[in-house]
Amino acid sequence: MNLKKLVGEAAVEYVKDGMVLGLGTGSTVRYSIFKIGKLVKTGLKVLGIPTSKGTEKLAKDCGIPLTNLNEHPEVDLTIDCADEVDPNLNLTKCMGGALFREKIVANSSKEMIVVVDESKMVEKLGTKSPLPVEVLPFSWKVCQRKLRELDCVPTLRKKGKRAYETDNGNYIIDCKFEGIEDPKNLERDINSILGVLENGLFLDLADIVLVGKIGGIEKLRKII
Ligand code: A5P
Repeated sequence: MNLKKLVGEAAVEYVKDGMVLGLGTGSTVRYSIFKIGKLVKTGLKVLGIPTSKGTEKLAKDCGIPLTNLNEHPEVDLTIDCADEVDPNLNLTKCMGGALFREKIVANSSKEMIVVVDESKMVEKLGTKSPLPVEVLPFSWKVCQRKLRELDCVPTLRKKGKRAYETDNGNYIIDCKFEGIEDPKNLERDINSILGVLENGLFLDLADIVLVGKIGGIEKLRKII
């Protein structure tokens, strides 16, 4: 059973005519995008805001009309995936490298639905996946040194022999923690380092998480 397809498609039930949609990046949300594209062909009227160049191309290929945050600063619904989800529905994201755009779009959304398979559920963030941090290439080593002081192992992400570049032309430093005890404080500490653009902690952003399991879909809601 393809769990990514199962939840990716299920999230599209929340899409309504006339919505401005944040379109996430990753192998799970691509199934949502395929399905939205099919509905657009049969008359659904939505506008998509892609969170990466890859998603922009996919959405265009699927025939989804696109806009951007400057034209539509208020997004109705964002569908995206995640690398880890904790019991409070906090997330780590961005092993795909699109974190800065994904985070701005999620922050601008009235509602965010996250689609994951059950392998992404964790008791504590930072236990399965490193935390990606987007930094300015100009001073990446300074950022790496400061990140090391936060009790992690920070490694520059590479593509072949060169540094991996984000859609914004920046670098990613992947920070391996032995579990993140206090995500809120860590987010503040990381973002106060000069040269850091953003980090992959998505806290208090997900409203609903759809978890694909062998037996079906589990729906988790944020407790307010
Ligand atoms: C993209 O930058 C990431 O945030 C992805 O959303 C995340 O890595 C999860 O993607 P998959 O659904 O491909 O596992």
